[in-house]
Amino acid sequence: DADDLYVDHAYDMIVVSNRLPVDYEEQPDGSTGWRSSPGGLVTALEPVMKAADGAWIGWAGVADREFDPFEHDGISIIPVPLSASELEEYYEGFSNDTLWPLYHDVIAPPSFHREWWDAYVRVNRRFAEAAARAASDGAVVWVQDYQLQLVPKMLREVRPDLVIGFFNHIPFPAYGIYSQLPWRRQVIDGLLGADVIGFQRVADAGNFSRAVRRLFGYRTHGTVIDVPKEDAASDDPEVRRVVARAFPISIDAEGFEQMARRPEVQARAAEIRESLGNPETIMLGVDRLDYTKGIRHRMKAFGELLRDDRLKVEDVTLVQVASPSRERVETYRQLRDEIELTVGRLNGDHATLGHQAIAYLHHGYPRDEMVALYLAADVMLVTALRDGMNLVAKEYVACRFDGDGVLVLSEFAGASDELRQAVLVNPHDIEGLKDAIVEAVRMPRRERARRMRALRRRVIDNDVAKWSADFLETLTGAGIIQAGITEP
Ligand code: GDG
Repeated sequence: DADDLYVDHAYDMIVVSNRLPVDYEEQPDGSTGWRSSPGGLVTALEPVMKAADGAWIGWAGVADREFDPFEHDGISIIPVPLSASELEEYYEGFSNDTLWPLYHDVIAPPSFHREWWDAYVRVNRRFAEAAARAASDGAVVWVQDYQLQLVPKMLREVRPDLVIGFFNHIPFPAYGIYSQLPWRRQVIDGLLGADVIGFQRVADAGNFSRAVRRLFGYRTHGTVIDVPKEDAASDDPEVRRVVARAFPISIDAEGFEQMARRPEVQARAAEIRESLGNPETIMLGVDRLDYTKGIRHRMKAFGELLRDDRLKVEDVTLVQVASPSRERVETYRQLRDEIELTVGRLNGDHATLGHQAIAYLHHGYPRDEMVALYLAADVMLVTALRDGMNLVAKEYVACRFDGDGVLVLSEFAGASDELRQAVLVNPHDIEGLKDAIVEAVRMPRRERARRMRALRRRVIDNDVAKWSADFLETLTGAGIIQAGITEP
């Protein structure tokens, strides 16, 4: 009975994200159930949540359905409903067609619609209310990502006792771009309701602090922003200290390595190589089909290398997994058409009966199949034009316990701040990208091993458990400081 499980003001630790870590599924035969969707965030937070009487608040993935709270794998799940029109306006609209392109440096033009903004405010309020109801006195609430930027302030207004954190998984753009947003003040005001605002890169945190200074004139020193207290008298110098700094997210490195070490996964990797005709070099791209990922730039570079005979189709195959994404947003439909046209042309121009140039897969795959692909790939191509972090780069490295494999990595992905021993590229520079691909294909064994050793050390020492521990430590430390118990 749901009433037995769910008690108001009962949870000491709450994660709020657009999507729950479980999906509601209806089978064609009418049966229904909940299935875990194990992302890195769940893996990282599961132990924390279980230890701390935790609850997860989010949307269950189906519109126009209300669900009672329930327990799943030791975590309390509190579903928030969304109507079909809210899904269109708050999620597909404002989140994915306004904020996403704006925060990724307007690679695609953002759409600004006042109705979308209204829905964004309404839905953010619903999430904030759900958190306010569930949180115990002085609880820690950790809000995730750009879909919920207004939640920190909405939550603080009704529950000033809470310790509130926010983590932005995508970039935060330079002020010249951010300032296009018609609701630029409201969004920053919403975020400043948090005690700690986390970003992927130091540069993102810097962009945010600059936007705060430009729009509000608040004082910032280092990673601390002095936010005047709203109830303070005008001559009262009292401020709330908000920390805005980088916490680069990571992966469950050990989990990936363990999967890569499984004999059946290695056998599958060998089978993949075999089925591609055992080419000398397999190159791999793994992305959600998104215009931020630089899939077209990658294909253009590869196509020119084949055209100019710097690579031969008999020797090199590119496997591109483009998992379906946001298919109801027009820009994404267009992108899919363009990419599939490019794949068709490239294979038409360069493939032989025995060797395709690009093996293009518009599917999602189970985790173990992805790991087998990572093991099968001699060269991993991550050529994002803009990317908060890019976990694929870290997953590739974590899987290569054999110490082999070359990572080609865009400097516009957050991961490039840490993974300095990758072959770093500017994907807009097609000539440079071509040279980098050739360098990766021809890299001597010793050089590959030297680089991979350094990359692996970085990812293993900085896994997602460390990421969440760092964030939560800073957050609970910040709560103590606000309460005046200690000084920083
Ligand atoms: C956002 C930010 C940031 C992909 N296809 C399949 C599949 N995947 C998995 C990958 C990886 C994840 O999805 C994608 O993560 P990324 O980090 O590469 O990119 P976004 O989805 O854009 O994520 C990004 C991230 O948030 C975390 O903060 O790094 O910058 O944009 O784990 O392996 N997994 C499976 N089948 C697939 O077909 N199983």
